[in-house]
Amino acid sequence: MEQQRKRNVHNNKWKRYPRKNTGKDASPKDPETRVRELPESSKIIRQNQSISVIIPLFNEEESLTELSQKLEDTLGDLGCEYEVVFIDDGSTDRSFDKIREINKRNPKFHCIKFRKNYGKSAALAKGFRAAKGNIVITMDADLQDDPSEIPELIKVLNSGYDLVSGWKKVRYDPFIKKHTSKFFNFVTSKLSGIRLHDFNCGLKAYKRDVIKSLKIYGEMHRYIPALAHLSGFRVTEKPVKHHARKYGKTKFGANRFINGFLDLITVVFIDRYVKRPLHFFGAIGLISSMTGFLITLYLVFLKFFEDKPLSDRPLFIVGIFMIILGVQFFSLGLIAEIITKSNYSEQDILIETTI
Ligand SMILES: Nc1nc2c(ncn2[C@@H]2O[C@H](COP(=O)(O)OP(=O)(O)OP(=O)(O)O)[C@@H](O)[C@H]2O)c(=O)[nH]1
Ligand SMILES: [Mg+2]
Repeated sequence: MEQQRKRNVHNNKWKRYPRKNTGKDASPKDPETRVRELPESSKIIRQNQSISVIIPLFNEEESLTELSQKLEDTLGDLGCEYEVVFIDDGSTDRSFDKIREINKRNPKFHCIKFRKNYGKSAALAKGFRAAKGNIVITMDADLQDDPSEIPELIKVLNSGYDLVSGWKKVRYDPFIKKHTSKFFNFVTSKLSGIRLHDFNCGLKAYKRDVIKSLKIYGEMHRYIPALAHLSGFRVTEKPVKHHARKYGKTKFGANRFINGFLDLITVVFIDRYVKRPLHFFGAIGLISSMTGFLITLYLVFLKFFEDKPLSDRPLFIVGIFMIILGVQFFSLGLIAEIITKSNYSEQDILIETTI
């Protein structure tokens, strides 16, 4: 019965009033009654808000049916328009067949299937591009994220944020992963300037503006909250339930730590210097050349005034080397500056509002 009621609710389009319990004095025309009669879940979503749930996945056949049922229940209860977009990133198991079955049962569930595996960031980027809703939820497909957290995330989002990131406060992960992840989160917080406990939780809620302006590639999905914060969006976090992996196995091995660290450097560099690379490379170049110049000047001074030969001074080689290195860095900065200038687009400037 309960399941059937939920199916009925989400098979209809946007509904503001509950169909049940509308007694005599529950007329929608009476504003006071209307406020009283709205079920808790209806107040979470504002009028004209719709939801897109983006789920990147790779070989998760066992989890998909259960996940879709949980999503149907949660999203149906919210009573707004929604879509769920699975991004099947070249799975080699029966994930796509499962999604086809789900789509037959409920056409609000879609799938974008890649020909081969491109990685989680690429999948998210395609999902963001496809998303039609003005609220976008991302989550993992392995049932470790709990769909029942979605309404609360949206509530926080609607209280004045552009991105709400889940925080797996109690984690069901192996010891090593838990602790290295703690370290990564600490370093990312320090470098990006936003204090979050868990940057890489799969479960997040975004306003549309955020996902349409983010450019993620490589393995940058780990740093989405940092990128959004550095782009001027309001970012916060909310503790969410986390479950141990029920089926299948983890897709990220030990190389996640090295790749993750390199991507962190990219994030920080992009934020500070991508529009002015000469300031970065030029500064290193100038410091290096100037130091080299002062060293050689000192040695030449000694040669002429104190008659000390240059030939047995290793410092002389260091000085010359630093001058050459400085020129190299400076040239690199100039080339980067030319590339930046030719790729510069005013569209990269994000406007919050105009009056
Ligand atoms: N699109 C895409 N998704 C992926 C890829 N690898 C993993 N995923 C998905 O990303 C989500 C998280 O991957 P997991 O392997 O569970 O990573 P994790 O949660 O950090 O690790 P565990 O806690 O060990 O499960 C799951 O939904 C995966 O299916 C990939 O290469 N491409
Ligand atoms: Mg997982």
